[in-house]
Amino acid sequence: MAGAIKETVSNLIEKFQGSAEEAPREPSAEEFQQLQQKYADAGQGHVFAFVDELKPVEKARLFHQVSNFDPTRINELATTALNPPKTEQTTVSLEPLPDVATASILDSDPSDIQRWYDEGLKQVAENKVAVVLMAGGQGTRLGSSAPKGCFDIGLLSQKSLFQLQAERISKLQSLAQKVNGAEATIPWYVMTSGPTRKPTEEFFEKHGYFGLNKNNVTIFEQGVLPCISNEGKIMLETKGKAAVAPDGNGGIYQALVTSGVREDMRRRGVQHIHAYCVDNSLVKVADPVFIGFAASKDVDIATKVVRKRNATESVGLILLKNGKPDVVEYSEIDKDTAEAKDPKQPDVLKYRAANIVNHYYSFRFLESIETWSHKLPHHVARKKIPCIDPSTGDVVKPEKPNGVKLEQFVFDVFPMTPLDKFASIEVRREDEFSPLKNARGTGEDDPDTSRRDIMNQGQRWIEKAGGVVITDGEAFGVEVSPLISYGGENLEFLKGREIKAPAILEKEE
Ligand code: UD2
Repeated sequence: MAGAIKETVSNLIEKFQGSAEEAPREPSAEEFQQLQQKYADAGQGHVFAFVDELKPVEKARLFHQVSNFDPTRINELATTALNPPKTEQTTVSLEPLPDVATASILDSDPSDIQRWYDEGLKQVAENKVAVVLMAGGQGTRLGSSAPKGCFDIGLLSQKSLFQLQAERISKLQSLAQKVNGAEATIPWYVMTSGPTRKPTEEFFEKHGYFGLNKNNVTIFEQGVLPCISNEGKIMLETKGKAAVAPDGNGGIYQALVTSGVREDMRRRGVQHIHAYCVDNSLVKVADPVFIGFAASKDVDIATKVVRKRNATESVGLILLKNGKPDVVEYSEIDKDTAEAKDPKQPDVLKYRAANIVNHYYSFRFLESIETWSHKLPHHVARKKIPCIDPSTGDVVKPEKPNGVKLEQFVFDVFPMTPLDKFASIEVRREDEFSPLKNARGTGEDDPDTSRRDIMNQGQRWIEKAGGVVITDGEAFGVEVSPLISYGGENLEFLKGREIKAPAILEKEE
C-alpha cells in the first residue's frame, strides 16, 4: 500500500512540475507595465501590440521571453547590423600568420609529436582536460531536422557522430588510465540551442550516454537573439512570441558562464579545454597531441588548421588582421583575398590556413570571459523570416529577406589574446577533417564523404600495423571502432592478418 501512495505522490509532483514548466510565473501588473514602458521607450513597444488578445499564460510567456533582452542593446545591434560601418579596405591589413605562431604536424619532428602526445595524455590522466562540443547549429544544408550529432553517415556500425565522439572520449580515458593507474575523467559539455536541446537530451538518454558516466556529461544551452526587421524592429513569430535565433557558436562564452559549466570545470580542476565542431566526422576529441602542444607552449588559445582545398572552400581563414590573430569567415571574405597566391609559391594560396572549428583554451583564459565577451562582434545574416505584421496581425511568409539574424562567431575571440599566447597547428586533412555539411549525393562534405574518410583512415591504420586489407573497386576501407583504437594505436595484433573490405573491427581478437 505504502508503495502505491509513494507512486501517486511522485506522479503528482512530476505532474505539478510538468505543468509548472508549461505555466511560467505570472508577472504582476506593475512588472508587466514596467517592461512595456522600457520597450516603448526604446521604440520596440510593438512587441506588446497584441497583448490584449493573449491568454494569461501566453502573456506570462511573452513577459519572460522578452525580459531576457535589453531593447536598448538590441537597438544598438540593429543599427550596426543594418548600417555596417564603412571601414576603408586600406585600414585592414591582412597577412598570413607568422611562423612564430604556426606549427605543423606535417613537418614536425616525430619526437616533438610524441612529447606533445605524452604531455597531453598526462594532463588527461590528471583529470585536467575537458571537452566542449558546439552542437547548437541547425543542419539546414544537410537537410536533416534532427541535431547533426544524431546523424547516421552510413557506417557498418550505424553509429551516429555523437556516438563516435563519445567512444573516442571513452577510449582516451582508458588510455590515460594506463599512465598512472588512476581513473581518468574527461568531462564532456555539450552546447545546444533552443531547437537542438531537447532532441539532443533525448538521444543521449536513449543511447545511455553511449557508455559514458552521465555525471560527466553536461548538456547546456546557448543564448538566443531576436530577429530584426529591415526597419530595425524586433520581429514577432506569433502574437505572443518574439522571433529569435541561436546567437551563433560565439554564444559559447556567455553560455559557459550562465550555464554554470565554467564553475563545474573550476570545481573539477580543469586546466585545458578542447572545443570542437559536431559535424567533423574525423575529429580527435581531446586530442592529446593538441593538448600537449598547447600546454607545452603555455598559450591561452590554440587552433587546428588544415590546408585550404581551394579558393572557394567554405572555411574561415586563420590569419593576422591588423597585427592580431584572427579569422576571416568564408561568408565575409573578398574574392581577391581568397584567390591571392603566395608570392614565394605562385601555385599555392597565400591564405591557406583553413579554420576547422577545432580550438584549445586554457582555463585561465576562460576566467576572463566577462572582460571581453561583450566586445565580440555580431555577424549579420539576411534571411527570409516568417513573422507577424505588427500593424495588422497578419502572418507574413516573405518571398525575399525581410530581416536579419545576428550571430557571434567562436573565433572572434582570437584577437583578444596577444600573439605570444596564441598558436595554430596544421594537421592532415585526411586524418582530422571531414565535415558533414551537405545532403547525401552532393559529392563533397556529405554523409558519403564522411563515411569514406573514416573507412579509409581505418584501412591506413591497419596497413600501418602490418595487416592486409583486401579491396576491389567499390569494396574498400575498414571501420575501426574508437573503442579498439583512438588514433591507430595498439593494432599490432592484426600483423599479417588479412581483412576483406569493407569490414568493421569491433573486437581485439
Ligand atoms: C564553420 C566555421 C568555418 C569553418 C567551417 C568548417 C564558424 C563561425 N565558422 O562554418 O570557419 O571552420 O565551420 O566546417 O565557426 N554552432 C552552434 N551554435 C550556433 C551555430 C553553430 O553550436 O548558433 C555550432 C554547430 O553546431 C557546429 C559549429 O558551430 O558544430 C559550426 O557551425 P556551422 O556548421 O553552422 O558553421 P559553418 O559550417 O558555417
